[in-house]
Amino acid sequence: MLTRIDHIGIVCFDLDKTVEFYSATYGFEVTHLESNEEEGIREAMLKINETPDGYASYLQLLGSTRDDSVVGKWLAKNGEGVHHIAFGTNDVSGETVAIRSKGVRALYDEPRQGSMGSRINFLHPKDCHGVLTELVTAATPDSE
Ligand code: V0V
Ligand code: CO
Repeated sequence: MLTRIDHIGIVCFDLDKTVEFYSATYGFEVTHLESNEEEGIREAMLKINETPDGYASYLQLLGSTRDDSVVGKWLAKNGEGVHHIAFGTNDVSGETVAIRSKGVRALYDEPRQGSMGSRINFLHPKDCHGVLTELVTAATPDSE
């Protein structure tokens, strides 16, 4: 079961300036900073609200650490803006199998390491009406 919006992924040219915008304009605070070399990203997680399933919803601000990363290529082609949405589940593997059986392509055979110790997979945007969709199992309730 998918039980929350885990995060909205927003790609930006300058991570620090974008964090400053979300903080100064809306008052959202960074609750986690991380680099993920496998994905070629540097990211900031800003917690928006806690969710009834015991976890939380975040904005995920994403900067690129190299031009040939997914985010780097997307920035070059599209500029900055909303990149993906992520749904939370307590069973990313099971959800991936179930959604795949409905004819939606998952990008990875096995879940990969995501933000804050989570396990993640992605669904192809062409099978999701133009929305790159991520599935997330968080490490522990509300982990940071
Ligand atoms: C590409 N397309 C998108 C899209 N990216 N449509 C909607 N949203 C997006 N984000 C469309 C694009 O417009 C093309 O459509 C088509 O898909 C092929 O695009 P492409 O530019 O040739 O790109 P590809 O095929 O090289 O890569 C697209 C995929 C790639 C989805 C395969 O982005 C990917 O592997 N994503 C998963 C990893 C990822 O997103 N990492 C960054 C976040 P037309 O022009 O053909 O019609 S990492 C993260 O969120 C973490 C770690 C976390 O949350 O913990
Ligand atoms: Co994400």
